[in-house]
Amino acid sequence: LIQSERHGAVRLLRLNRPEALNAFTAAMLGQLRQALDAAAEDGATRCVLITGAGRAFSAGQDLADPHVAPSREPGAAPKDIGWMLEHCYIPLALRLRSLPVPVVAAVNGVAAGAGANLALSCDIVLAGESASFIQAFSKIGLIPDCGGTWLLPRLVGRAKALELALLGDKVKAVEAERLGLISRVVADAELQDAAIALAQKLAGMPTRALVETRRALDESMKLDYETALQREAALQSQLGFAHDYLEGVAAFMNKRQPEFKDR
Ligand code: LHQ
Repeated sequence: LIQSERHGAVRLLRLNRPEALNAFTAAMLGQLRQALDAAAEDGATRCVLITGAGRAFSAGQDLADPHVAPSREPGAAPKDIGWMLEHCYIPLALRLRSLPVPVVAAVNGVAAGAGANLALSCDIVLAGESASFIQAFSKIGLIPDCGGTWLLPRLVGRAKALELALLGDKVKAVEAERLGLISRVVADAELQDAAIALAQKLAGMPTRALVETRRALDESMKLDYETALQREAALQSQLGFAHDYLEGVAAFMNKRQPEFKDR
């Protein structure tokens, strides 16, 4: 359900249930989490890239999965669909946002519901021009999950966040870029190469500093200005003792390419 390919220091993870537009089952979410764990533990992986097989990135939760599909039996007890969030989506989202390497999403087609919000949780989001993003939840009587309520207002502001979440309409890739929901749109035919090139560029950069940058940005949302300044100073102080800072400055001074290795 998850295909893993190595491209140098980049680990490419492909959501691989194309016959169901890569809709998530509990088993698939478990495999994705295991693949992220493996990438985190593998010191040779310096960037993760997530994309979808076939014509979609992911249609979100598989609505036919027995964990969430409402029972048709008369009198059957209603299911607690929160189980999927507690056991599958929350651990996955937390793993993704705390990965010790940067994560790129290459959105190759429709990304709906939890599929959209999983993509938007990645550090840099590229999309092919035929890709689209749908906050499909309201159409089936739910609220945005997989981080949607947190991510959307931060990415696009409250007004657009509410419009996207309430209407659940399809947002095309170009519009998603204009809104600031994603970073960049590329031609469909160039998506895979562009995403691997971007991931390889990130893989050659000082990984630890990139990951601390993600963490500092996320944490800054709950800090006041002065506390954020203090937090920057504390983190900078730690990074200043690390190999990559010494290497980066030495390479700059000697007009050579740096070789970063902290992770
Ligand atoms: C699907 C799905 C799908 C199963 C397409 N499931 N089969 C968390 C926890 C607990 C509960 C619930 O949810 C969540 C989080 C969520 O993610 S909720 C949101 C779930 N996702 C959706 O509501 C999206 C539903 N899908 C769609 O709106 C459309 O399929 C999109 C816009 C994604 C694609 O449209 P089309 O390109 O027109 O393709 P299609 O609709 O014809 O789909 C192709 C096939 O894939 C089709 O099967 P079939 O056997 O007829 O070829 C669909 O039934 C199947 N499929 N999404 N989520």
